[in-house]
Amino acid sequence: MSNEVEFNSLTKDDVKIRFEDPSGIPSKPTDEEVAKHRKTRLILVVFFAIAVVAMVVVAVIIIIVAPQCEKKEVPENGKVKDTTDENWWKNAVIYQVYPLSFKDSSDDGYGDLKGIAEKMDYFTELGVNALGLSPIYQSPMADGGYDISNYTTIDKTFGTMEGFEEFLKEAHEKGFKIIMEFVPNHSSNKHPWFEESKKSKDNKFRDYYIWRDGAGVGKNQTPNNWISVFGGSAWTYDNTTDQYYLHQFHKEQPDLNLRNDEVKAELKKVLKFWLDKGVDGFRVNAAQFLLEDESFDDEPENSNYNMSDPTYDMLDHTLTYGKKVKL
Ligand SMILES: [Ca+2]
Ligand SMILES: [Ca+2]
Repeated sequence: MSNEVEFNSLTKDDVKIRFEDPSGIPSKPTDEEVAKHRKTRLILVVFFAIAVVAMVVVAVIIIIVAPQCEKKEVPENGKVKDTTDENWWKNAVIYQVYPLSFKDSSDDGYGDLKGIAEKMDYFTELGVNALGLSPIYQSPMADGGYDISNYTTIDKTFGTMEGFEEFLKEAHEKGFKIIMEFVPNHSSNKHPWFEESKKSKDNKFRDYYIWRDGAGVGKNQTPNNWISVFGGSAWTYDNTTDQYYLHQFHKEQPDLNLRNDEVKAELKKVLKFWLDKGVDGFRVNAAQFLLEDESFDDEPENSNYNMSDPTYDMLDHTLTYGKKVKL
C-alpha cells in the first residue's frame, strides 16, 4: 500500500492529494472495528426478530377476530336437506320447466303434469333441487299460458287440481321444491274480472284495470304513444264504454291496476291459495311492467333506435318500464 502526497506548491489551489491502493481491495477491519459494530448488529438482529414475531401475532389476531363467512349448506346427493330452511333457494339448482312442451303423457300433443312427474329421476340425475313451473293455470293460451283466466285452477291441458296435488306430493317425497309462476301484471281478457270491468264505467271491477279516454278532439286517438312489448299501441279501444284499456303485452292481456287495493288483496289471496297447497315459492313474471307512471304522458323517442330493432324499442320507456313507485 502506498500513499502519496504531493505538494507542488503551498498555495491552496495547487495542492494535490492522492490516496492510492494498487490492490483495489478494501483493507480488513481491525479487531477494534469489529468489536465496535458488534453491539449494533446484535441490536438490529433482535429488533428484526421482534418485528417478525409481532407480525405473526397480528396476523393470528386478525384471523381470529375477522368476520366469518356464512357457511354454505352443501346439498347431499343433489337435494336440499333441511326442508324447513327458508333460505333453501340460495343454494338450490332450479330447473325451469315449460310444461306445454316438456313431456306429453297423454299423447294429445301437449305436455302435462304427469309428463313432468315421469322425468323426476332425470332431474335427480342432473342434481336439480327445485322445479320452476311456467304457468299451468286456466288460460285461453293467447300467450302460452301467461294470459290467465283463473289463477286458482289448473288448465285441463296439464291435468286436474287433484293431479297437481299428487304431483306436488311426489315431488316433495323425491326432495324437490316446487316454484310456481306468479303473473300479477295482467290477466287474460277472458278473466271474469275483465269481463265485468268492460261492461260499464261504474262496474265494481272497472278499476281493476286501466281505462282511459281517447285523445284528440274526437277522442278517437289512443290516450298516448305507449307501445306494447309485442308491437303496436299498448291501448285497445272497447266500444262498449267508448274507452281504451292498457295492455303492455298482447291485447288479450289487459294490465291489472296494481294501485287498486282490492286487486292487491285478490293477488295476495292467490299466493296464499298456492302456499296452502304446499308450493315452495313463486317466480314473479314481468315485474318491471307492474306500474306505469300516473301522468300518462307520451314517452320520448329512443334516439338510438335502428329500423331493424323491434318496434317496442322505438321509445325510451321511462314511464312504463322499471317504474319505481311506492305502492
Ligand atoms: Ca298431454
Ligand atoms: Ca302494468
